[in-house]
Amino acid sequence: MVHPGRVVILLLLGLNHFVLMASTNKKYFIPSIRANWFKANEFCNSLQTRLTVIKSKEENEAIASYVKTTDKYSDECSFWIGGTDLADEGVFIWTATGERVSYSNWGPSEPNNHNGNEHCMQLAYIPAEGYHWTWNDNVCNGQSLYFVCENVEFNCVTNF
Ligand code: FUC
Ligand code: CA
Repeated sequence: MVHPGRVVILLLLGLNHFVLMASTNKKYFIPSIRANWFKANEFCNSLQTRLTVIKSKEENEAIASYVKTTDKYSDECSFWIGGTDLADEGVFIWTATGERVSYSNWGPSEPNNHNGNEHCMQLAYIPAEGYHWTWNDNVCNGQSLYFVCENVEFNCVTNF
């Protein structure tokens, strides 16, 4: 259960506005706050949602379509998503499930672990730099970015 005191904050942040993407049957939202990757992950979890997991081209495209409907969209936007190789350099997993990343959509030359310190995944649309809804590894506690949470409704037959 979300704490009643939090409900007010959630409403103020517009977090009741999950958007269902018909193509993938997943619900997404981008809170109106920026955070490092760790806090983004915690924030999604605190809402009983998760930093988004992207397992197919269709899901990557659905998120791009969703972002375009929000005020977070520009021709220079990037968002934390739920992949990391913090535990094992070069081995990216989805932190919400522990699954190895199989489908991937890395940008050109990514993941490059720039300066040996990039372990968290972001989804970027920065056409001038060659990122077309592609992924980049970046510094987990570096940039404060917007981030994409997804609402997964678990039940006794849901596979995560
Ligand atoms: C590219 C990216 C890095 C970083 C750097 C400034 O090398 O791969 O993540 O953003 O530019
Ligand atoms: Ca990088």
